[in-house]
Amino acid sequence: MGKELVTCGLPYANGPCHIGHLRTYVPADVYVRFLRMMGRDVVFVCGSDTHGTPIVINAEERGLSPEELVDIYHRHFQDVFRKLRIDFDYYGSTDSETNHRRTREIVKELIKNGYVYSKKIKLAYCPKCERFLPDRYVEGVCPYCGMEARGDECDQGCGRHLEPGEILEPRCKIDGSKAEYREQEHYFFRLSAFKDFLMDFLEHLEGTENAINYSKEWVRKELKDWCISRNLEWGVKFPGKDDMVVYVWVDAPIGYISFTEEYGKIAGFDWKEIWKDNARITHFIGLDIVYHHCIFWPAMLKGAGYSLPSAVVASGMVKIQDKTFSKSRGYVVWVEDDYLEEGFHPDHLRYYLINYTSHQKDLNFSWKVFGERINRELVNTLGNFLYRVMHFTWKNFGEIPEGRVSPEIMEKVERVRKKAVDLIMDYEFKEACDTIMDLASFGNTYFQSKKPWELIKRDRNSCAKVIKNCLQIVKALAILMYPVLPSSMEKVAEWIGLSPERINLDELSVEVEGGVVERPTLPLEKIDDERIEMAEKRLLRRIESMSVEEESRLISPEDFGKLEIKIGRIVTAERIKGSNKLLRLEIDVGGEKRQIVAGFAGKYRPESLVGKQVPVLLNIKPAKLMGVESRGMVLAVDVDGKPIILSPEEEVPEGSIVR
Ligand code: B3M
Ligand code: ZN
Repeated sequence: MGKELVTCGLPYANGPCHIGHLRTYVPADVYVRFLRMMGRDVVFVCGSDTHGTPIVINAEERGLSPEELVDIYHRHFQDVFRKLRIDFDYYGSTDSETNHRRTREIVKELIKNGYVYSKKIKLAYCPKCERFLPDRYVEGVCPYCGMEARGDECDQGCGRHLEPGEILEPRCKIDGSKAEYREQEHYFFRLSAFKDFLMDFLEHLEGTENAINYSKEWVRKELKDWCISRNLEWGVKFPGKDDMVVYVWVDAPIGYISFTEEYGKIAGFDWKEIWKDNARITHFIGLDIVYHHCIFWPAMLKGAGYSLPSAVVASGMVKIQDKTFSKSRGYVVWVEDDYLEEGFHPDHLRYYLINYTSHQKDLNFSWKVFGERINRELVNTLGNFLYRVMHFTWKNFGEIPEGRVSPEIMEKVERVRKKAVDLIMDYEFKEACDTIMDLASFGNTYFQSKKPWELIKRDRNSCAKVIKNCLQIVKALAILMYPVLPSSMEKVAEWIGLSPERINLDELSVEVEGGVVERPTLPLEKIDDERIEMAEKRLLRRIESMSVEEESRLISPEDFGKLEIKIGRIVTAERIKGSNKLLRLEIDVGGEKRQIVAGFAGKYRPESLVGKQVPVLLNIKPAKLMGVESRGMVLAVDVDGKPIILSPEEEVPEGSIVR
């Protein structure tokens, strides 16, 4: 087998590393270490995602250039990964010269192959700033659910991805002024042309079920062409268009190719071996970017004639103390400040991330559970066994005894190896780790039942046999747990005379060799309860201080009293020309008729609404939608972006007050 590639989703160089990131990187690193222990030739790359509007806006707000901002976090991530022993062969940047070149080349190839077309679309334009407003530069109202939204996604409402030009009532994020829609020519990737290809591709794609099943569902439903050009300075220039860059989700995954190329130059191989010759390519990602990796990315690769991913492995999301991860609400654990700086051991976090739950499920991080799991499982079971055997050996023999290991022990280790490897190949990292931990429990029971501390007094030879068997289990654990606990297990391996090159699976069938040993140190140390409590308190304080901020968003009864909501009866309902969502309604709100525009057309036929009683917010500022004045707002339920009308339980006089 030739070279193969493993990649991890690229973190945006836009803020510090948190535990959520590690959910993908630690298992990927464990997987790569296993593959290497099996003798496979793996290239492991990742890098900073440096483009996109959030980075430009964040830099602007902090008075930095995008380069400066990206540089800070690029170094930060590299540093954190190094400390956690997430050992990428290469950690690149999507702003590298190679990536600019490769991206433009791929886009040109897509253009040449007829997969890119241009279309005039209406885009938000700020007359004050005199420029078009891409993605996060514009804020407004979601056309699907009516909630406040950003230009590229309805982040507070229905969560939909919004294409340029979709957002209603656009405002400029920088100066708050009302934006207007202006026509401009943009470029689209013809994703819709890849339906058959993708159906077939997904049939053969390996990886976790979550990724593959969601993707099949999406491809079956509909594939929308993607607008792949943006009006920005920061990014990879769109070929032939100096005033535009490509959408960040084009040049970000192309980073995988560029990093392979850049690393190949250093390590002496040709990137084409991987990206043109169908080498095995495995992407580790978070569940939230499955669409990009299983649909958009393979279509792009296919369209430009590159090798396709063999497997996509998606991790579930991370929760903090049972709550949805949220930086703004304080539900976050920063890897540097909250973990490493506080002196916690990198291997402990690695173990927790692997062993908390199966890779596809959501992982909950709680300091208490963290402390318990480390102390009860890792230290008491694994650490205890290793230390007992090592210490006993040193104290009573001063060396690893000569003689053979019993065949039953060799067979036991062989069974564990086989099972663990099968599980790792199925991306069942937790189960694999549990299987190995069972070997530690077995070791403890074996040691306990053989009572070597008694045996040594009466029969030194038999005791040496028992200890030799135990040391074989120590060796097996050092090797098999090495991918999860690299720095701790390297030390154990060294203690039994195993150099780093010999930490591989073939060594499992080699009997531990004799030799002098030193006094061992504790391979895994307990975490004090107080330190866990302190860490938890710090987190709770943060959550609290954030919720004080949140409270400022609460409204008083007086605020609520300002809302004038009354029941009205719909007397007229008709479609608005040129819109398939909006209806023009006339509503009798008791002595007054109001014209209101509502986004009901996707769900209701206009005729069916006439005669219905509905709650209406009367004192909202008038607005114009598709040129029709709207004075008021009909309150309705939003279910996945579809409106459901509310009506009073029984008929009430028009104009009745809702409170
Ligand atoms: N930078 C981060 C994310 O959305 C994004 C990943 C890019 S992978 C090519 O999770
Ligand atoms: Zn929405």
